This record gives sequence, structure tokens and C-alpha cells, in this order.
Amino acid sequence: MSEDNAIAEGFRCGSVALLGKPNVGKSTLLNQIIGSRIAIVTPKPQTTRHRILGIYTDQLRQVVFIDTPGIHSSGKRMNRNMVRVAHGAAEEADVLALLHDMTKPLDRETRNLSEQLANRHSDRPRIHVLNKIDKISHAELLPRIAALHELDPSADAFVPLSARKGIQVDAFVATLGGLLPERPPIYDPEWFTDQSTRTLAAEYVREQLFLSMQQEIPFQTAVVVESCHEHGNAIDIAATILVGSRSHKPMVIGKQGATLKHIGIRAREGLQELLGRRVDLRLFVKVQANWFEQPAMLAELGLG
Ligand SMILES: Nc1nc2c(ncn2[C@@H]2O[C@H](COP(=O)(O)OP(=O)(O)OP(=O)(O)O)[C@@H](O)[C@H]2O)c(=O)[nH]1
Ligand SMILES: [Mg+2]
Repeated sequence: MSEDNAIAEGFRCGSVALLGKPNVGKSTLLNQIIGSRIAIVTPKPQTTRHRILGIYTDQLRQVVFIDTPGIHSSGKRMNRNMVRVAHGAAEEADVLALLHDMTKPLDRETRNLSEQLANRHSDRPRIHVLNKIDKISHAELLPRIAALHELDPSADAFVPLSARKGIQVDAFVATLGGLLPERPPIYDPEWFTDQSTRTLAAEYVREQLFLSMQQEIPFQTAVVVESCHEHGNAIDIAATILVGSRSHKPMVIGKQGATLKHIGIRAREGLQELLGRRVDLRLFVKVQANWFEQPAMLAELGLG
């Protein structure tokens, strides 16, 4: 939508919370709709830790997507905060989209979550997004769709799609459009995310930590951007990786710094592609024992 175009009659605008268990494909779907890697994606659960806005605008509608951390049960302070963020997004959104990984059978957590959302937010439209259909046969998919219909018969729509392959994603956006209130756009149509360069840099480094590190290490790392300066067409970024215990530091650094170097190269390449400019990235590693249980540290990291 160009700025000099008048707003179409009947233009719709509103927010949609992307909700679901960890790893169901919420961030992948957001990136696919926005057409840019604004949210990090990894095969590990609990990748997303904070809410991420992605704004989709066309001639007829503006959809403000809120990507959220996966809803799960955990006694850990950081994880409880993450789940609170997801429920907060559900409170504020005009429409709730509950995502499912259709390669897995319907489980108890999904049943509980679906019932909880239906009870708490019966006033709001609710869509079930049946993701990862590229990975499952029709014969397996059909009974799973039937089970979801039975679970939540009053839902407004059930949309099978593949976020990764972009199958039926347009149909999802079109379905959403019809459920949003008639109102003019809230955000400038040129705008597509609320994520700053600093946040994206921290997230891209964290993505590489999730992809490179095993066991509990990635879950106990955080990334703090110390400085972010533009010079000419390049951006110079310095960031510190916080590790949760002394023994994790040499593992993140690797033999002769090889692991850290790999993380830095991959994150820099991704950022360059996203930002369309040269990025210089310097990484440091610091031990901050059990930072993920400390309220002050969590608040400082925006995870409080
Ligand atoms: N085959 C297939 N894989 C998918 C699809 N969508 C997502 N994935 C994969 O599922 C994994 C998790 O995707 P994410 O987008 O990070 O999932 P999420 O729901 O945001 O996860 P959290 O942030 O941990 O809550 C990644 O390996 C994705 O590539 C899909 O449509 N098909
Ligand atoms: Mg995510």
C-alpha cells in the first residue's frame, strides 16, 4: 500500500496472537508472512523468549502479528516469565491463533491450552492453525483434524498449512482479515517489525548458540549488545554472550576459539542479509552464574 493511496473502504486492522506449545512453528509462520527473518527459528523448543511484532499490510488489511514464547509448564523463573508473555499477548490481541504441529498426535497439554483459551477468551475469534502439513500424509492428517474439530467445535476456523514451505499461508492471512475489526491502519504501511537492530543482533547470535550448542547450554545463554554503531553503510556491533556456569564458557568458545568464531560468522552473515548492509560483529563470553533465576538480571535482559 503506497502512502498516497487512499485507505480502501472497509479496511480492516487488528492484532493476532500466535500462540502454542514450543516448537510448533509460530516464528516460522511470522517470518513467512512478513517475508523477512525477524524472529529466530531453531529445531529446539523455547527458542523465542520475548514478544515480537510483525506487521503485514496490503490494500485491504493490516494484520499486527504477535509472536510469543511457547506455552509450557516449567518451574524455572525465566520460563514462567516467558509463558506470562504469551498469555499477555492473548489478553490483548483481537484474534487468537493457536498453532499445532500436525506431525504429532493431539496431547494433553494442547487439549488444556485449547480449553483454557476458549474459556478465558470466549469473546474473541479463535483460529486453529494446523502446521507442518508438508511432513505428514493425508491419511494421518485427517483424523488429527477431526480430533481438533471435536476439541474446539466453536472455533472460527481451522487452517491447515505449512509455515516453512509457504503452503496455504495466504489463505490463513485472508481468513484472519475477515475476523479483524473495520478500522484504519495503526502502523505506517512501510513498517514491518518493532525489533531494533540491537535486538535482532542479540537474537541472531542466540540463534547460532541454539544451533551450535547441546544439552542445557543454549537454554542458559543470553546475549547483551554492548554497542551498535553505524559508520557509512556498515554497522559495528559488539555483544557479550552470558553463560550460566563456569564450565559452559570453554564450550561456547571452543578449541582455539573455533566455536565462537563459527557463531560470529553465521550470525553476521544472517544480519547482513536481513539488514542489507555490511555488519562487523565482535563477540565476548562472560560467566554470570544462574542469571536466568535472578529477577534483576532477567529485568535487565528484558525477560523480567
Ligand atoms: N516440516 C516443517 N517444519 C516446520 C514448519 N514450520 C516450522 N517448522 C520447523 O519447526 C521447528 C520450530 O520452528 P519455530 O518457528 O522455531 O517454532 P516456535 O513455535 O516459534 O518455537 P518456540 O519459539 O520455541 O516456541 C523449526 O525447526 C522449523 O523449521 C513446517 O511447516 N514444516
Ligand atoms: Mg518461536
